[in-house]
Amino acid sequence: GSVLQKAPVVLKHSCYVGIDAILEQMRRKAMKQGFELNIMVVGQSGLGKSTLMNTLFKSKVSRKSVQATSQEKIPKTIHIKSVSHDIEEKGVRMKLTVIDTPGFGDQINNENCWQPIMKFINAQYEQYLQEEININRKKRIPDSRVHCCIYFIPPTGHCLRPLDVEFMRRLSKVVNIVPVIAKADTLTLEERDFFKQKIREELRANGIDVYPQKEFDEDAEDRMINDKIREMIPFAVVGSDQEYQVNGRRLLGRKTKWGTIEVENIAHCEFAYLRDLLIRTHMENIKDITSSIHYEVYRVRRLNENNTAVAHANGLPQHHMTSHEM
Ligand SMILES: Nc1nc2c(ncn2[C@@H]2O[C@H](COP(=O)(O)OP(=O)(O)OP(=O)(O)O)[C@@H](O)[C@H]2O)c(=O)[nH]1
Ligand SMILES: [Mg+2]
Repeated sequence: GSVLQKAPVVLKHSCYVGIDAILEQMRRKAMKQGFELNIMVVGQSGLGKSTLMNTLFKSKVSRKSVQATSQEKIPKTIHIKSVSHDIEEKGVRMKLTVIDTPGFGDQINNENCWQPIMKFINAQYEQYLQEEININRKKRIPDSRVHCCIYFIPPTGHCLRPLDVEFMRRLSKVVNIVPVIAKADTLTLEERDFFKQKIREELRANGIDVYPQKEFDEDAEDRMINDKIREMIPFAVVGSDQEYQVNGRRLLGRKTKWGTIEVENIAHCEFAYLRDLLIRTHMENIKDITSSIHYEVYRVRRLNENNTAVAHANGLPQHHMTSHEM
């Protein structure tokens, strides 16, 4: 009983209860669990998706955990393939997974080229759903859901192609999309600015809502920060997995006859902005939107479907859409 008697006395001495200690508790829990982020790269063949994946892993955030550079040329991607690396910085662990996909656009008819991508994304939602509705639920459900999809736009300098519009329109309904201009080293500064603006206009005109979506800004501060990002999208990126010696420092870059493009240098291209958005500033938000919006849409649809199926089995009318057809 003595403990109970003493407690109020402590409170009387100072009004400090120590609620702020919860931050330390949360920090410790988060440190223990670590963080996970799954990023997918999508776009036409040859735009540098596999290269950018390697760039992400070799760039500053993760340099520690990566093994020696392979000097081999990156082959054309044939299958959807995930690569994960554990990254650690100042005691914080993170598992970064990049899902590389084969480029499309090689076929004469590219009408349904978004299907395998959509199927993969939905399959990850389905896997998560099955774990969630399992009676013996795991304490932590492994999360293979695609948190963010980097869409590669070819650096034509003109406008979006119908294929890009169609692809992004469909994808943006099921996943966070961050569009990038691929191989931005092929555009002059004026071309780049013009193209970026043009793409923003076309996204708006076609009702394609890319990340960070305006409707999910939570307050004025969010709005201010995200408006800045929305003004910069699409990021004009350059990728490389080769390191070069520039002014005595080893840098990821592309060496040409007229100089070396440093991919992590913001004076050269916008790769660093993309990386910071994904990993440094918006990771939690990207994951939140995945689970509270995109996954939720999938979950509700699937559970409704099940109910309809049960109703049908009982002789009641049903509607005919299944998630895999969407
Ligand atoms: N100029 C330039 N070339 C690049 C860039 N990124 C990649 N490349 C080159 O483009 C070619 C294709 O790169 P990949 O990374 O294999 O392209 P991909 O999108 O994975 O192609 P698929 O696997 O067929 O879909 C390679 O020769 C790369 O070195 C870039 O930012 N600028
Ligand atoms: Mg590839």
